[in-house]
Amino acid sequence: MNISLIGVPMNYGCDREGAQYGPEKLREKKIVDVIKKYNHSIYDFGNLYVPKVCDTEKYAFHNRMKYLKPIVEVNTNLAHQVYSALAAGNFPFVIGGDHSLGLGSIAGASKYYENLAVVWIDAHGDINTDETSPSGNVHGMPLAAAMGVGCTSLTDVYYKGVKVRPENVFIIGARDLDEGEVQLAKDKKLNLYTMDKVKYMGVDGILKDIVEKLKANNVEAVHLSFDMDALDSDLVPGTGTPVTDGMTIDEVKYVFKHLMDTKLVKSMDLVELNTHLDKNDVTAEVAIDLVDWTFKLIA
Ligand code: 6HN
Ligand code: MN
Ligand code: MN
Ligand code: MN
Repeated sequence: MNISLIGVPMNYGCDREGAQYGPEKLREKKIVDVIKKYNHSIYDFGNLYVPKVCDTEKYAFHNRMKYLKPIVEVNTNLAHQVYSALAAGNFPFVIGGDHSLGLGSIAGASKYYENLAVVWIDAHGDINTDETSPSGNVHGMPLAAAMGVGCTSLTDVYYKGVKVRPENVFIIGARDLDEGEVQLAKDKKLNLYTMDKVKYMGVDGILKDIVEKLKANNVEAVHLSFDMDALDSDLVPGTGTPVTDGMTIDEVKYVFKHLMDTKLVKSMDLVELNTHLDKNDVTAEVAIDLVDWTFKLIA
């Protein structure tokens, strides 16, 4: 497989120091060599340019969304990078950076694929809007925006309109949802596999369900978006919004394995590694281990 590695050194979406150094840390941990081990050709496109904006300016672009303008700019560029990678027959692997980059990666993938599904593995839903968000942090909004819900400045990134249909959205591992998110999940009948549901049905059970629905919906491609905080907070100190009672590494690997087996996964994000909060690089090492596993699975 030809892999396009795209770094997004951005922390505007989480408004927290440390998330912007994820790409640098993963390269220091030899992410390129790890992927190469499995005979992939990897093209490292380096990091996207992230404009400098002072924190005194965070609300200068919108009164309820922090750093809106640079977030939209970076995501527009990211979307085109992802689209171009797919058009060239490559697998875009996007490393963050905070999860607001999901806006750009989904926009790019959905421009290329007619009927895209998104699997979002996260302790959170990231389906807030500027009106429901308790924080004003855009990393809690990308998945709503991708479904066309929320402010047009976010829903219209790269191109106008809906990027992914709600029936093609699968959220796994959620255990910290805000009120508005719970409501939206109900209204849109999202495929929401909360941590409770994962425990109840088992990873095997939810995977069967998801694979069945991907088939029934005639899905053409899956964009996999993995937030490090899906893992239990004990395992990942180096992430900005850790939550207890999360997934184990083996559970995540199992999910990856069965998703890759469908051959539908055509692009992926790995986000929310925070190097300032990390302890002795344990979170970075977990991330690298998951990258190793992922590219062993991708033929
Ligand atoms: N993430 N729901 C909270 C908010 O501020 O909207 C947390 C979002 C976390 C986002 O982890 O990518
Ligand atoms: Mn997230
Ligand atoms: Mn999260
Ligand atoms: Mn608005």
